[in-house]
Amino acid sequence: MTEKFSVQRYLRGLKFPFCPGCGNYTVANSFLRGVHELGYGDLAGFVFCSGIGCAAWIPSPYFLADSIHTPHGRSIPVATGVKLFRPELKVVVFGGDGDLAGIGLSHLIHAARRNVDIKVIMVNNMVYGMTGGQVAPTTPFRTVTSTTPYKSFERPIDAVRLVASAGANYAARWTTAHQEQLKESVKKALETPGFCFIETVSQCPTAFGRRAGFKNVAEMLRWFKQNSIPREEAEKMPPEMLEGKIVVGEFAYGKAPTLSENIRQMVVEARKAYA
Ligand SMILES: Cc1ncc(C[n+]2csc(CCOP(=O)(O)OP(=O)(O)O)c2C)c(N)n1
Ligand code: SF4
Ligand SMILES: [Mg+2]
Repeated sequence: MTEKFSVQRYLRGLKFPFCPGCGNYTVANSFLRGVHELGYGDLAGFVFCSGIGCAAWIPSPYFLADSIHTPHGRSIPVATGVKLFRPELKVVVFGGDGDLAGIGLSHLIHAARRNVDIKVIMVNNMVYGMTGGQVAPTTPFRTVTSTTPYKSFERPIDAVRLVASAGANYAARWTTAHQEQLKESVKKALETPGFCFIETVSQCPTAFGRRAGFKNVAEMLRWFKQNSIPREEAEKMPPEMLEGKIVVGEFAYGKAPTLSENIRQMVVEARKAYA
């Protein structure tokens, strides 16, 4: 789209509920920039689904679009239903790491395995932000959170690799310090048929940062930048050197048939076989 980007064009004009400096602003902005650069001009052809949590408030009711809030963790099954019944719509899920990689993890894996034609944007702030910064499956090893005052003792899940190995057509990870790459990934996900997943490691200064020992948002963003390693480089490094690092880049890019295409094909074959 040649017209200059204005975020207001895609918003209802309501005030987002996020804390100052929250990474959710960056994720919303990068997503809408990507939409704009693809030439959409509005969100009329989109439906947004989200569960519960801070990140789940990114689209609804702030985006000027149709959107659905589901119970915590259940946005992907609802999005799957929307897509199967209205295949002409772009169906996009926004959610937190707790929503999508905690309580909703099995839905994430199975949607990737089925290659459902939905786009999932997971904001990984490394805790359950909205409920007070409890440890999450994504919390880095040995981090102080509100429920691990002596540091966390479990290893975090690698959601993007899990989704890539389950069969997603597109999977990428960036941080909020990689706004340009994030926007480009949004464009790629919107243009790639099938299940597309983008994880964004994001700052939550209120519920994560201050307990984990960060003085301010700038320090968190610096940490993201300094700790990020491109996937291609990471693949040549021994696992012990990757401890505590954020591996960024694209992890899957395929063209496998989508769930809807497989269903249609099966119907054609069944009609022929049983006619
Ligand atoms: C079934 C159910 N269990 C627990 C909750 C409480 N709850 C609300 S949001 C949330 C976690 C939010 O964490 P995340 O999904 O990472 O989003 P964030 O707030 O960090 O963006 C939890 C546990 C709930 N609403 N419903
Ligand atoms: S608690 Fe954290 S994730 Fe939630 S709005 Fe505040 S800074 Fe953002
Ligand atoms: Mg979270």
